[in-house]
Amino acid sequence: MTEKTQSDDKRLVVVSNRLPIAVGEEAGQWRIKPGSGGLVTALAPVIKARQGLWIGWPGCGEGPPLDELFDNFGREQGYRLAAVPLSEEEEERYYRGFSNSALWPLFHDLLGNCRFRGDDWQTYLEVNRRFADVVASRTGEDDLVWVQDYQLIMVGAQLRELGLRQKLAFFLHIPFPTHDLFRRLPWNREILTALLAYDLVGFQTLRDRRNFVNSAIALIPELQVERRQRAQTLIRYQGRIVRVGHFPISIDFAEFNDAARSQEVADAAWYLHENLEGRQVMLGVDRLDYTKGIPERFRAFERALEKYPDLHRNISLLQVVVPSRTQVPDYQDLKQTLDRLSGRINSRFGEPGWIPIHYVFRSLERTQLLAHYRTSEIALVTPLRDGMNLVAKEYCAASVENNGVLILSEFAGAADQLGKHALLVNPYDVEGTADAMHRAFTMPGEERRRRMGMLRTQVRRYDVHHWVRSFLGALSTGTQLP
Ligand code: GDG
Repeated sequence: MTEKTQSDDKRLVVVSNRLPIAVGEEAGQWRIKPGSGGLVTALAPVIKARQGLWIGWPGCGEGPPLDELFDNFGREQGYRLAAVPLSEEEEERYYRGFSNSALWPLFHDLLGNCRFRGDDWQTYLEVNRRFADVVASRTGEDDLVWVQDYQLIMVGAQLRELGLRQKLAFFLHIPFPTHDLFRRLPWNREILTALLAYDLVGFQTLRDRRNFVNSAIALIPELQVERRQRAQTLIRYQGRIVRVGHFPISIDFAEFNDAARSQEVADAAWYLHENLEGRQVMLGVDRLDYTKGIPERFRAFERALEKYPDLHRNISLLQVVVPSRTQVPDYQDLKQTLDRLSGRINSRFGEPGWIPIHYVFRSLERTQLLAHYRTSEIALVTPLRDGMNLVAKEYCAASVENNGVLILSEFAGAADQLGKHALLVNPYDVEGTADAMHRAFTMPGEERRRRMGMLRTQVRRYDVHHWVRSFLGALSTGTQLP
């Protein structure tokens, strides 16, 4: 944004399922720490500059003295927090139920994993309404409210019902499915009309944006598409204009690049590779999730080992799986599948002194994560579907030796930006993915450097600060009819 626009002056209120904090007890004292995810890094400077407010679920029960902790946080961090508490039952139905067992699989094209339950939907509505009540009580006419992600789609419409007229924006971090899939959702119209209550709706990719517009046209005959522009589609609905755009999220390139060059990371990277005795490391880092394509990746690696004997003893797949949603049955099944597959492949191909798959089921400290990125010759980012996938971008930013090869799924949002210089694969194609692994393994140094150089330029240029600026810039263009 080069010009100062009306929205630049407004206080920014961010609403997300989780607050960007960790509340914990240390030596008998409650403490609050700022979170470290990409969204906090991107939004913290903007929200600070506008003395803003972040509203969300604190992720803890009723034990901690939140008012006092939030006051301290506000003084130290320069922006305020407001909590929306959730009961156990709400967590079950709104979060694990409707959000993660209906919307999550459906929006990732995995209809077979969907469970559509009326009582989960009701709780989703109630919890969204509670978020809306907190937003309404804590904001005024001049604030700009930015709601994040699929857990809170209804908040905008509920705020309109409460009479709020201020600017409301929404960003969907996960994909938006095709109309044919989306219409299977029993509450499809409710979700669409709720999205149309915002002034600006942002998606990760042009494909997601088109899928949404096509669903809206098909399912809501009353709406009109006013204008289709490269940057935005303008929809007229109930006398208002809704802007729909795509804004690929990214990372703080400079922060990753600088941290990856630190001595601490260099030492950890050296140590890691030393233990792997000079062989190439192919790295996967994923949350435990059936959308990430981890079993498919293991099978492709197994096929590569069958097909290409030169890989034996010369490469190891290092797969980090971060435990997640472990109370949901589908996730428990996935964990068992991974244990079984990695055991089978290691016992089939392993030899004294060489383990084909190092499979780690825990999260890594940040230094370790950066060391893994920096030292791995190949990164495998092969989700079956993904909104963006920040691991792909983090790997490029931390690949400071400039010689890593990125193998990337064509179904990750990141493929739109990185696809030209990564090795693109269809994760369902075991043979093709196995061939890409071998191609990465044998890629000459010069080609590696050329490709990684282009990837790093792309991630550097379109970093997360660019994402925030372009999203808020689109909102500033106003809501008048063209
Ligand atoms: C959504 C969308 C979209 C992973 N393992 C460790 C660790 N991580 C960090 C990575 C990265 C983050 O977790 C994962 O980012 P993703 O982009 O894969 O996905 P989500 O945040 O789960 O979800 C996704 C994103 O929103 C943003 O819009 O890209 O498509 O699903 O930052 O670094 N961090 C540490 N240790 C680990 O072991 N410290």
